[in-house]
Amino acid sequence: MIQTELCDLLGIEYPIIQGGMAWVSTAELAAAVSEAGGLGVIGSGAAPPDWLREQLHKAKELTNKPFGVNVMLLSPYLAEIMDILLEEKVAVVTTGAGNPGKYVPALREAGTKVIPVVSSVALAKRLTRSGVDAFIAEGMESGGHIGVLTTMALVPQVVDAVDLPVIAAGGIYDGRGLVAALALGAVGVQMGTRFMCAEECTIPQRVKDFVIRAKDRDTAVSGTSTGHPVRALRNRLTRKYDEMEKNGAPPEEIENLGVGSLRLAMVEGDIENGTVMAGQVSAMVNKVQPAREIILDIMNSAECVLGRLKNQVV
Ligand code: TUI
Repeated sequence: MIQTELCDLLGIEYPIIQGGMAWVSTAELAAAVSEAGGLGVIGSGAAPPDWLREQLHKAKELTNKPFGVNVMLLSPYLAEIMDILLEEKVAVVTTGAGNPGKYVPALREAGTKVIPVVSSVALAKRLTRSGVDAFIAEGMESGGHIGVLTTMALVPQVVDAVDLPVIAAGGIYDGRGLVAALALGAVGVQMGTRFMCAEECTIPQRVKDFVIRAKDRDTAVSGTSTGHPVRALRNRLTRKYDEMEKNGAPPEEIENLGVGSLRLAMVEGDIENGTVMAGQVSAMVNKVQPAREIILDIMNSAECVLGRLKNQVV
């Protein structure tokens, strides 16, 4: 049985957080993960406030267990999203794509645990005094908006730099990844890509099949010149990005290419012209499974890995 500080902090059974992916992590997925003993997280992305309110109500109908909401700090609706989270008293808020410092006191006041996603030591250090509860250190193996450090390099550096629990994210798929994260000093993992292929995930089957077909080198990082690099599965759109960046197109023009493209992929199922944000572990995802099966597989395989490691100590 693997139980860590993260389980006590969040009141969950297993040290696994499901990534709050925009247009992917709906109430159905989050509730299924929480029901299975992990922490389910609704991804609010750039969705309008009414959508979030409806999702929160749906999740509360589906589970009595704690769940979280990811706030994408570049959302055009950020102020309204924060108001809803304070009103609805969400158990956990994770944040991405920015510095959540000024929102931390009000969230904590509402009894919400705040766990920013960081891709650098500098941001983690800056946030230590703002009262956050833990950090998610996310390496560039992840899908979506990424930093430049790998999980292997970033996690131990954040662990050494802060006095709070650190959760590892990026490039984690199974028990090997969980045990590796614990070895780096993390108290648990956040996983996104594998949960895209959870049965309860509402994205079109065509997108799940695209993730399942992906091989080791099938993700690409686009938009580096805009300051918002994004990892996604290679397709017609990422090739267009490559071409524009090679030709030195202005950053605004490149940025415009991405507007609405995540929704196009994850809701409309357009896997050629949309942005299919997914991480490097896409290559390891080979089937659709219920969220509970994913979580139990991770925990069982982690126990096997630990047993194997113990046998190697003489
Ligand atoms: O946020 C994510 N992943 C995301 S957000 C997203 S929606 C989006 N799409 C296009 C462009 C931008 C966003 C899709 N995937 N992961 C967490 C994460 N946060 N990764 C990196 C960061 C990050 C980056 C810079 C956090 C803070 C930061 O700088 C803040 C500062 O002030 O230093």
